[in-house]
Amino acid sequence: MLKAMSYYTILFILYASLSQANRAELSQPVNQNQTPKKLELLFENKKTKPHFKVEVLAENLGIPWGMDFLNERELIWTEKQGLVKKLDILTGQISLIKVDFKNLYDRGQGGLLDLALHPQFTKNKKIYFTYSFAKERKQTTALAVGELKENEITNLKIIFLAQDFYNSGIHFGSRLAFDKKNSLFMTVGDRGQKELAQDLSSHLGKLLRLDENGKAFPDNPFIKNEQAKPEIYSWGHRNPQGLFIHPETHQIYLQEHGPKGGDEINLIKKGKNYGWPVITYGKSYIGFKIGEGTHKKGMEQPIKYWTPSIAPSTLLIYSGKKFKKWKGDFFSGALALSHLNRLKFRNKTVIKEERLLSSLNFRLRDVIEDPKGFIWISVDEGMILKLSPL
Ligand SMILES: [Ca+2]
Repeated sequence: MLKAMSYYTILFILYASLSQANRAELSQPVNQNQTPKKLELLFENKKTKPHFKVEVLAENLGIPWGMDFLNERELIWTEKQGLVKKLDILTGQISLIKVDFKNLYDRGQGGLLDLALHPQFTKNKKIYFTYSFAKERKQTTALAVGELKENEITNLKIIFLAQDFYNSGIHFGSRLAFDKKNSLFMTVGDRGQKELAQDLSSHLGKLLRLDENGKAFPDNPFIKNEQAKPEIYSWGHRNPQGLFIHPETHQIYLQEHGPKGGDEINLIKKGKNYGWPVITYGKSYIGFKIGEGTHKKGMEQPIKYWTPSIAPSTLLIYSGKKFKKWKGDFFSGALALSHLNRLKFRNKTVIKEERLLSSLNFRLRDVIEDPKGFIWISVDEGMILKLSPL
């Protein structure tokens, strides 16, 4: 083990010094096309024999928050400060995409958050974005849509604003995912107003389901309840930053940050209450008990929880062909206990948990799979990494 660690440490130091040199070279603001130097790291995962490698495909970025593939060749992503960029993976060229997010609030956990391509993106070029929106010293989570034309987002408009606004830099959510019916799921955190996660008249602490124009989806569970917001699909969430719809089963998985302990993965059922802050496996940051315990009638249990917290930022269920042993496994990016978390489930029970890439000590922000089955990871340290089997 010690031998593996030192080999690993050397690789990392080598990488870090290369990276430092590169940073100096590319210190000008990213407002022009640039080609990052391709760095490569061999990864020592098993004790002696590495079975995958990690390459750095982009660096000197801001915080790359959400990623997607425009096609087999181009990766697009958001950066928290309000930038959108794309990478041509054949040439390594990064292009800045011109866009202006009105009233963007880039502070604390706020900023430009996730993006999602419309299911008919190849025809209509529509891309959806979530971001923290500020008005009169209060903020909320906004959903905007625009069209990608060359290197510009045109016709950008806000189509949904979560209610209500609060002055708080925390718990904006937000992840986006489309299902097969063209409905758009969007997570919104509780903004630190935890009791509102149990209040159906607020969008905070909820999973929302919208149509492509940002309106409540017609068969949403509370559409006929006048006391409830019609956009709500499930409730009782704290700060959900992972959302994944399984491509074969179409089941919806939502992952949320707990307080101190109690991060959760939930299998979402329409209209159900996931308990926050009445039930939780976590405690307050200063150690006090929150709510009534871990179980309550009428409230759903997570399929997985982490205590202590790993601070999971994103969720992927792997379905590709490149890593055959990982098919069906859950991958979460961990911010606090910086690693790539891998879970193997059998009958909704975790039978194996593995913590990969922890020696890199990066805060993992987004994890996606490309059309060929390679895994792409963005990290708060301003890089995009690609995992390939060896
Ligand atoms: Ca819960």
